Amino acid sequence: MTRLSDASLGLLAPSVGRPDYDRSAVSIGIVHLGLGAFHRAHLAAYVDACLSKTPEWGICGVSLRSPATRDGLAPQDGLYTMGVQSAAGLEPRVLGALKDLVVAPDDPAKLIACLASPDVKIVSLTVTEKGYCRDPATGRLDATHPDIVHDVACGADAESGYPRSAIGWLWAGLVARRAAGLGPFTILCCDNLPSNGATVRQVLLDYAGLKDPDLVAWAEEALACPSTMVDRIVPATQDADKAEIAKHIGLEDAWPVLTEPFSQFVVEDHFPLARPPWDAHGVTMARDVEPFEKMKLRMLNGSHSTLAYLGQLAGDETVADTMAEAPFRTLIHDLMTEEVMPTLTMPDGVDLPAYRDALLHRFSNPALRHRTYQIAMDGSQKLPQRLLGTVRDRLAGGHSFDRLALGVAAWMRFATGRREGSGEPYTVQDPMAERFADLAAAARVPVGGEGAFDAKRLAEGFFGLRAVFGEDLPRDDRFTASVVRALERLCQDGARATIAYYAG
Ligand code: CS2
Repeated sequence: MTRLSDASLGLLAPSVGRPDYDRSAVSIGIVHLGLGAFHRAHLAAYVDACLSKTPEWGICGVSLRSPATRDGLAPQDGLYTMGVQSAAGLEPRVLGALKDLVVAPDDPAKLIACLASPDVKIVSLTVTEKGYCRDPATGRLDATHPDIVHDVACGADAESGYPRSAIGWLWAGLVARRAAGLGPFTILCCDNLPSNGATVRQVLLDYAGLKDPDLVAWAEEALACPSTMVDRIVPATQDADKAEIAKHIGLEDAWPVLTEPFSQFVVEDHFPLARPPWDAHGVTMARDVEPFEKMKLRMLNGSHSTLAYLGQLAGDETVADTMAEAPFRTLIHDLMTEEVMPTLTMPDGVDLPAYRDALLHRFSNPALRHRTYQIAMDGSQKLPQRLLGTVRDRLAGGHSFDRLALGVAAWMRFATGRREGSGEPYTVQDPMAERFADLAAAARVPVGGEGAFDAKRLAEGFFGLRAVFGEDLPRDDRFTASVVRALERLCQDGARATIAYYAG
């Protein structure tokens, strides 16, 4: 089968959407760090839509570590298929916004040159929560992170070495531009962090303080880091998806993405150099993004994590599998309605019950195989903004939060790395996974097999993770008691019975 590329675009099945612009006229205005599936179905799609009128906004896509995406996309000239999946079937569209591809460790000098190009006005990022090397509880730079220690010690050249972290690269690019007399690019964080613009700005300023203290005042003045709310469910692509896409488009595509019909992008309109005309293409440009971010992190991502941990414990492979079970649906509906929605203050025109119902519908999309295991990754980096901020607001108001506490307890039980019943081990993917394994070992009980834990001891061990829970929550008896109650039930009765109890 012929491979997708510029040369083979004319062979695409007639119904397949494709670039409506001359790709040879596209130049690079955006450098994007983190070329995962989410970026390719979200920001890259919004950029693609602008290129016929404003071809100066093409993207140079950068992988900070793995060459896999470049190796998949380079033979395709950066083209790939975005397949939109709904109950009605699969709708494929070929996107052409990725004009160049760089793997940072393979071509560091090219990356510096790209970041320092006068044509580049925006550097966007999807490097996941842990990619910011921050302390999740405080949002400040983790100066002890091995990549940060490395980056602070190296320069950004062949002799002294190049950065490893996204933060190190951003700073190297900013400094190179300053030396060339260019203004800083705008930094567009597209990750699910609280106040994501302010967060990346603070982390960069902390880094500058370690690396180039003389430049901190300049950076404080010069950095533009608009906040964003990004939303689209984009599961990791599976091999079977590639075969399905090939059937639809009539060409081989080694690196497609599959996603849902829904997509939302709310962006704080603060771009000192320039930005694409996104507002003409479905992006909401706003003065204040924070209420939208908070709504999305607490409603969507908070529910997602709760479903992922409970789903993993109950043996449900996908989010849609969990939603096919009435007790899961009731639990998540009530978690949002009773415990999350009262903590949100939204601008006029935002209908929270309708937002909740749309989420329940999206989670139930049977065509989208979004694995609970994928969402369960990196819980230590996700829990604070997804569940714990809501818990703090509920505590401050003296209100109940038992379903949120069940989500936290399910994370702890999942993080033991041992299945319910059989005690069979599985891999927990998290920067703190080694700590979790120690805590689980310390809370194992002698009878009942490898999967039997003393719930109180397990919870107490996890409460000691200050980077997750901060100083305040472990000291609040209302919080600890509610989590311990939920964890006791999970450990004694198993996930399914516990969900039925909480949904009852
Ligand atoms: C998910 C998100 O993997 C996860 O943690 O909760 O990637 C989620 O699908 C997106 O934020 C949806 O916009």
